[in-house]
Amino acid sequence: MSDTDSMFPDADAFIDEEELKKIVEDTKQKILVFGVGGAGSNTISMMAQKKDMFESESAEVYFIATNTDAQHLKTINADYRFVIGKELCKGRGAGADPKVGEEAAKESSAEIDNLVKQANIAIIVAGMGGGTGTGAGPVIAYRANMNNAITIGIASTPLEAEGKVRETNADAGIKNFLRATDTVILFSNKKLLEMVPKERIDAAFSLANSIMMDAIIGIVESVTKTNSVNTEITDLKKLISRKGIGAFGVGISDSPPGQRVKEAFQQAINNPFSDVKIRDAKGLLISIIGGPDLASSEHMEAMKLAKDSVSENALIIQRYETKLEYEGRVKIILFATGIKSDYDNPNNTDISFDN
Ligand SMILES: Nc1nc2c(ncn2[C@@H]2O[C@H](COP(=O)(O)OP(=O)(O)OP(=O)(O)O)[C@@H](O)[C@H]2O)c(=O)[nH]1
Ligand SMILES: [Mg+2]
Repeated sequence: MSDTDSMFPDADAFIDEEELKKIVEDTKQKILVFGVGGAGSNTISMMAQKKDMFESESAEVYFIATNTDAQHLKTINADYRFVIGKELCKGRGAGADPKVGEEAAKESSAEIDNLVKQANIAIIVAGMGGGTGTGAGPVIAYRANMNNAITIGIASTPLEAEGKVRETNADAGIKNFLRATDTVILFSNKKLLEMVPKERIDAAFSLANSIMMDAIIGIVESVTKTNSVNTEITDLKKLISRKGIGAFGVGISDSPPGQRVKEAFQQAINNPFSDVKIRDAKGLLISIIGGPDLASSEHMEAMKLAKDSVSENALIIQRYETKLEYEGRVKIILFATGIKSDYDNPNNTDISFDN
């Protein structure tokens, strides 16, 4: 009898390497990021190209692009792309009619269910105002939520110049989205354009997509990155169970220590890319990204600024990340949840999510 045998008499009861690996695989969180319609697919396409960023021991991230418009889908990078409502739309888009987008998603509900039932977290990105994103986005969110995924919607709102009809359709779409998700984060294209008035519209949209991408990365990494201070999935659950509207703001500063955290924070809190106020939030995730030179006193400073900006009862979660390329700079991303708004009157919606 060897020493090992005497120490571990019941060796068979132990897990072998293979089994252990499988258990670890099975406990991995699966995050599905859906891009729905033109704007949504464009946004996730950018992220899918940087998929390596999301490699993690604790989670797997998949990018899924869906559209009624097959031509547009061909231009998109994703792990999986599929045309919804093939019968109804024949791959030609939803013609800016949200009802058509909704019916298209319902036609493809079996395919959608096959995907969402694998998700622990589903993030659904869509531009509000057209047909596909506005109509199909909430239906996909609903199916994810029904399949027990934590469901977050990210919705852009249209420009004034796009007209009243798009605005009204977008409003209805956001309300439907709210009913189907735990949180809907708003991104106002109009507000972005006010910040960069000289940009051409396509350049502004592409900037919008990269900012929305930042927000999504912030949320995804709060789950996938195992850092010294790590917000886990339970924290994320707590945050988004605040329900209602979410918003985010990003601030960056390369001023000297002593100034930079304050500057980045002020930018982030004062410029949420939507018309709601982060100060009204019931939950706040603050991500502080800096180089190795960022002192712990600066982390504390950021945390104090966060505490002083929202109500006493708000849940605040912090995340730090050190990146070499952030030497001399600090970036703060605020993800705020549970903000009351005119959108969250559930009586104002008329959608029936089931077929
Ligand atoms: N942020 C962002 N917004 C966009 C982009 N393209 C369009 N939008 C906005 O999103 C709204 C919806 O547009 P699309 O996503 O192209 O529409 P769709 O969902 O494909 O709908 P249909 O084409 O009618 O089927 C528009 O009214 C614009 O306000 C984009 O690339 N980025
Ligand atoms: Mg389209």
